[in-house]
Amino acid sequence: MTTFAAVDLGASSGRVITGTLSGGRLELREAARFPNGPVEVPTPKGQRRHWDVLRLWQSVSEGLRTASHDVGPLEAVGIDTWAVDYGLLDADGELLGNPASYRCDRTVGAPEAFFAELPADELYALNGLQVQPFNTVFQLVAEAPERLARAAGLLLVPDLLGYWLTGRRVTEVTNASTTGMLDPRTRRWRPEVLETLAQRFGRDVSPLLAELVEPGHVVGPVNTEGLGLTTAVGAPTPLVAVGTHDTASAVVAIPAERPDFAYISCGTWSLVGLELPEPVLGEDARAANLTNELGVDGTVRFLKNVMGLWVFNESVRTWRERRMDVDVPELVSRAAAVPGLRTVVDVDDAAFFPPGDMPSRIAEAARRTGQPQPETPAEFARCIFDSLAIAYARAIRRAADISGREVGVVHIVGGGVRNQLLCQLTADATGLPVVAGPDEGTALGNLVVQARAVGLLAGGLPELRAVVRASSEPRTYLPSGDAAQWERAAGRIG
Ligand code: LRH
Repeated sequence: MTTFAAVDLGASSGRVITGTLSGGRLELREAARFPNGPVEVPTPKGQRRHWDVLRLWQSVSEGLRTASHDVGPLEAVGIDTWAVDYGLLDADGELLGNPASYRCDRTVGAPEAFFAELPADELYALNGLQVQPFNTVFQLVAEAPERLARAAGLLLVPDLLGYWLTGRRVTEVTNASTTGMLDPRTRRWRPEVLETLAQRFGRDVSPLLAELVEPGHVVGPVNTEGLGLTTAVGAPTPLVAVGTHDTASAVVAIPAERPDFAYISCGTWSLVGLELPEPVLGEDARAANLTNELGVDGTVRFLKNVMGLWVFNESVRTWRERRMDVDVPELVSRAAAVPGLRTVVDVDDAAFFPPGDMPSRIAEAARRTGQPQPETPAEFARCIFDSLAIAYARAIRRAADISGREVGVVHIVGGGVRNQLLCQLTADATGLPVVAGPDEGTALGNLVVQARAVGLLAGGLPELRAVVRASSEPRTYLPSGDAAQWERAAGRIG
């Protein structure tokens, strides 16, 4: 029996999960769970949102200590987090302030400022990335010039934590592909993008960037003082650069048995798309705001960011702030009893991006589109789930049409798997069978890549996925209901 530890950090919580490999399956155990979330601070330029990365670091190291205490030797550690955000380091390797959160509105207007120098269509032909104001390249445009002038290094969040664990700096490519500075064909930095930044800042940014590595690269031994992690033979436990972008790790854990699958990595965001051998960089992909992020083993994740359960989670937060007693599983079952497709909204509307009172924003969208306004939490929840299912069906259809692929099954992984209503609605809206599970997809994808990197698993993605299948019990949902009704409802969104 051999055990690995996955550090999986999301926008609202972080976990350290151990996976014990025996008989071709992984047994998962949660060693630590801790809260995460952007911290708001006022500044003369407005409200700013930062990550408390030092607290995260402390929770990660304590979690790893607990993990090794609970399960014994660890053969490897891997870290994945949300994408795009970074820390800047000074010449002594010290962190220059808390990383900004991708939900900080400092990037308002940043894409437009960048496009004045490198137009959006030219940029897409270089980086294949959907335009999101929070892409790292636009965050750099919004960065304070004095801070950037002092910077000697830039590390994305998982690489920053990895640097603190090992003293080694790398940039893992799946996450680097969300920066907007990488070419998805060559999996290398794209000079034209870096030059555009350099012209803006009056300095070359490439010396800030650490060596690019593919998932599976062994970064080095974990040598944090006092942590004392060791393998079964007493060697220091290595850190493996897994698919450090959480979505890349989640896609590794799609338990697909046939090649014609689409996936939804369903959590705070819903990442909806296809796994392809090559990027798709044409004008129709750009117009559909589809993105080409990099996957494990040379793959491309051709997908769309759908706003996801964020809209629902923020609604729950709003109701609780109003002292309403909300139990999520009960709310989901009450939503299942509400008549469907009464009101649907465009969940990807920018109005739903910032934190805040989602029910009011939904009511406003309903008013604008001449639909009944939901009133009870169950009606709002049903509206959100119907609307998400419509967004998923659209994204899958567009990604399939534009890449010329057939889709025969939709896999859902991540926390959304536990929402049986959403899984069924996704089957109904897409007209395709939905295979839901594992809910711990990201941790499993992280663990199997570590296990292979240290020689305890072998093969390509199909072999890694066979381990995932053996380690989980996905559930299938078959499409039901009237497909034409979904078409009509989607038409109401425009
Ligand atoms: C999901 C995710 C997504 C990114 C977003 C910033 O956690 O990594 O893939 O686009 O966070």
